[in-house]
Amino acid sequence: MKKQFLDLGKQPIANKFLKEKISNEYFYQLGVAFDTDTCLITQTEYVDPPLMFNDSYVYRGSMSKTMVEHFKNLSKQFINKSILEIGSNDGVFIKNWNPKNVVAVEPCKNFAIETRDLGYTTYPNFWTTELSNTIKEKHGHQDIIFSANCICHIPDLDDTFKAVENLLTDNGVFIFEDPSLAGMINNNSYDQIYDEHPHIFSVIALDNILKRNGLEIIQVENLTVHGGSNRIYAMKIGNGLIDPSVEKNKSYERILGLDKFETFVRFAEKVKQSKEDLLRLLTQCKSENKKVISYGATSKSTTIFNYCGIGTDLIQYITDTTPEKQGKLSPGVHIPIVSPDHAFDESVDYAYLGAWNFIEEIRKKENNYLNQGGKFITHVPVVQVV
Ligand code: DWN
Repeated sequence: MKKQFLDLGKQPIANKFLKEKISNEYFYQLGVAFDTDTCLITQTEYVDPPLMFNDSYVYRGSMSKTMVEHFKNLSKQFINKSILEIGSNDGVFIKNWNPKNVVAVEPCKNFAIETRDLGYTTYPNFWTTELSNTIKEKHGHQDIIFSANCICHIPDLDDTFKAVENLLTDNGVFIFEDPSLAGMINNNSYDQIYDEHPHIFSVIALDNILKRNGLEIIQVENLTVHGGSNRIYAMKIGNGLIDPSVEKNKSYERILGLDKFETFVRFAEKVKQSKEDLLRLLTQCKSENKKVISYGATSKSTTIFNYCGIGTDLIQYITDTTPEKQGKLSPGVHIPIVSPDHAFDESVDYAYLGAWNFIEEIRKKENNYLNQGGKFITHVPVVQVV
């Protein structure tokens, strides 16, 4: 049973950047709930996936050096293996592989075409049991099924895991990584919740849901990317040795209270406080005539700006390196997005970090800005100037 603990208000499609203001922009009510059966943190209602993932999806994994390096390093572990990737995006992971060893699945057709053109077999479909049957017929069972920042995007987890179980060899491993619930609670990063993230995973919840679909977690790696993620290794039940990292992570999560509804009621209070603090800081900057912009037109900042009611009165514009986002307006609050090449300079007093998860990469890159007295604002883990 889903018990709601947080209401993040009316939200637009997080990655639907607009060419111009439109009167019929799509909004949905973003409610967040604790599932008492599995301990899953999940949305009260899900947005229909084709509204988010279609032929004009704009998020490119390869826009950050950190992620390009991250996937390059991971690929080195699997030399000479074959792999199936669920949600291959612009190919940021598979580009490290020989195309003959890869089967990719990517429902955003603009990216599916891009990776196909590079020679990778790419199915332009959503991941379902039906698709896994088609792939099984054409390519046989798979030894490694990989997915990064994708499984938490899929509303129907039971079908997702059944489809994986259906396609894995008996000794096959399903490896997937997504932002962790522990990371979100520790960082107070409620902006991890938006239409594309219908769930935020704890190891406890994942193991419950995997098990009812014939899979179990055999190992967990804690990653620093995206504000704290977990890489989960799962196999068919009974086919692998269970590493101590599984129980270690679960007991840490129990210490954080991730298996209890009350924990999230307290989290919701902190979210409200964070909103008040951010609005107070931005309003103060405005009253002092400071120039405030935002750095990184992220899905996360769509949640923040729409929940807090932050528009061009408080943030003049957003800089982003993604060509497909530049020249557009941010979803819901319609802040203009521009290239940092011309708009991130010494005239900026404060830059709110929409991409706070890349703070180290950004700090290095923007050394000059910082040395000239420019400052960043973040809400993670508390609202502050850094
Ligand atoms: O799961 C998801 C994650 C992995 O990526 C998706 N649902 C969508 C997306 O979420 P996001 O938009 O919150 O992701 P990022 O990775 O935090 O986005 C960073 C954005 O900032 C990109 O548009 C690129 C931009 N950027 C920039 O302008 N300058 C990034 C860096 C590092 C920079 O220096």
